[in-house]
Amino acid sequence: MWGRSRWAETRGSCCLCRVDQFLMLKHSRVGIGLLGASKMSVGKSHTDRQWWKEAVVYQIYPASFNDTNNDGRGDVNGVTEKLDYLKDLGVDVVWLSPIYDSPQVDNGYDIADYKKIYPPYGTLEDVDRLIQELGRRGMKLVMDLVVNHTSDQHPWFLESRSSKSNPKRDWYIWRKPKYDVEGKPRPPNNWNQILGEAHSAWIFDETTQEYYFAAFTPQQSDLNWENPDVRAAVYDILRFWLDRGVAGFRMDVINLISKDQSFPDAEVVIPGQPYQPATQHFANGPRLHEFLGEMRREVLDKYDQMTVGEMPFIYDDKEFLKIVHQKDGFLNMVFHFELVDIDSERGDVPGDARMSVGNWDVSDLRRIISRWQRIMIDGGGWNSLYCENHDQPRSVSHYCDDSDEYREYGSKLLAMMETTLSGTLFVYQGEELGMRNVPLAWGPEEYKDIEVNEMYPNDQEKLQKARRALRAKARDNGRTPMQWDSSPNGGFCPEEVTPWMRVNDDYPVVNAAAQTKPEATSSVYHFWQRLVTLRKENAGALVHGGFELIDETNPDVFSYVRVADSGEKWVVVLNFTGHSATWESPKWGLQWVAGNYADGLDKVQSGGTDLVHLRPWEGLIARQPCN
Ligand code: TEU
Ligand code: CA
Repeated sequence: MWGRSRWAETRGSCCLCRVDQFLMLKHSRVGIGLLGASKMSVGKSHTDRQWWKEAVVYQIYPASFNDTNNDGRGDVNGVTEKLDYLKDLGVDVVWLSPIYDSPQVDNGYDIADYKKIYPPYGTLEDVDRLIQELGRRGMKLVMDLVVNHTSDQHPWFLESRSSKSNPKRDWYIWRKPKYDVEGKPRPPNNWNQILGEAHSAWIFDETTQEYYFAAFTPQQSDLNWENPDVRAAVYDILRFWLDRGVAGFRMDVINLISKDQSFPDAEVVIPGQPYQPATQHFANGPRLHEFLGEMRREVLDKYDQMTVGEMPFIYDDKEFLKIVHQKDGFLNMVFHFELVDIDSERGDVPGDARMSVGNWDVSDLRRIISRWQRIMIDGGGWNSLYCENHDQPRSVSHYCDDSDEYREYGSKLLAMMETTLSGTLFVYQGEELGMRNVPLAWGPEEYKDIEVNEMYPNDQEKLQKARRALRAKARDNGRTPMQWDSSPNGGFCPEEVTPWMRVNDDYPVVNAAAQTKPEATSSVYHFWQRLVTLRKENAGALVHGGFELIDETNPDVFSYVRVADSGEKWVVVLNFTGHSATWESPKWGLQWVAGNYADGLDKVQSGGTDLVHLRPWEGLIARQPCN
């Protein structure tokens, strides 16, 4: 659709030349060359330019953000306290990972009361104040909605498990046991747990002598969405928060809510193991569209809000498009897993797949990203853009090189990519500082995630051996406390308090105070800030525009062009390797406006040739001047 013929058609129609001069003015000291005070508006007015498309969403993992009452855990007031920091970065929407009352088996993704705040995090009044303070700054709040399952401590489940005749029995998924030759109860099928691949997803309940289904951990019992009362209860939760002023939801594993009701055995893919991955039987299940359609009609359509659904275990483009299609879809956006799983391989031991560190190169990155850009642009959907969240390793460690030599370059390279793609941008706390994975030297005792403990149960020796894999892939990598300054505990909590999870040892160097100082003009934070401004001021191309690859076979460099309706083009050139690389520039008379090396723009401008030499992890952004 946005092929070369289309560009030819629109070439010359751009008439905003005065901006070029502005953008050419480099930041003389640091040579980052990315200024952003111009008031430029480009592109035709889109009828479908909803607020959440241009919004920058910032994900907060509450336990690790900012502790204001000195208990070693972050809290709601800690978020409120940092709103100016977020506003300065260019954040429009805060997405809070779960803050509801919870036994915290899975850090809040196991909810015991959807209408109460986990007391150590604060109160509903604190949330009201947060919403108010966000509003004063023109910002919004998005909550995490976890309704595929509840905590096993939720009153609904306590009732459900109390007897077979309890009115809430059918709110969860109960099945009779199978019996082995000795007459012992066995799970109804061979499905395994997602966060404990060696175990059955069916948990035997002594009281009623039946099994309940829990896809993730035994303490996260799956709700039975087949029951209309369950659905009504969920819609009631949605209304409760929307009426309080929340602007939408990130919906946890929302594509798992409809299960194949015949609960068939899964195919054996991990030989010799009793329990097998079975997500194909409940990811995008038979009634998913019906349930989401009902949710949309009953609740979502009645509010101006945004939704993003987390959708793991699905690989079919059409399935994604049906969910997010702008006209007939159910949610505004989805999170797919293809990019974050770029290095995942299937192992033949439970746990191996999740912790595998396979090889990948720039062609994989190019294939995945361009595929998703195309799917949504051509198919009438809308992308979500993310490289990090609380389930993933830090992006600079994952996709670049987090050594002291290259950490800042890599973090900025990723920022250049994320801020110039089509979709809504999601930044994860600390990503804007270039925070990295936990040190390799840390022992297994520093990892707090139930997934790690489930993976190698009671096997310290195995866990020690797995240290390298954990350091690469464990979810804990993204969960260390925010590094606010160089004081002990990184300013997350006072020195005398023990944080719930150890602060990364690099906090004296990698921290917000050091990076937000006005004189730290070339910090990762300030680079992100300038790029976010650039993205917003040039939303016609950088948010809403078309996408096309350039130099598709380059073995090192990922490069593409974004095109606004006006014909204005932005070119992004990213060396995703640790060695030098070359890139042949199209003869478009490009004006270079941003780069992650201090002298990058000088070099490329004085190059005098169309062959651009890039250093390790070097990235450049250019704009095509108007004809
Ligand atoms: O994650 C869903 C999910 O599929 C993850 O288990 C993912 O596969 C894994 O982390 C590797 O990427 C969501 C939440 O984001 C996660 O924190 C929860 O543990 C999970 O749901 C259960 O609620
Ligand atoms: Ca606290």
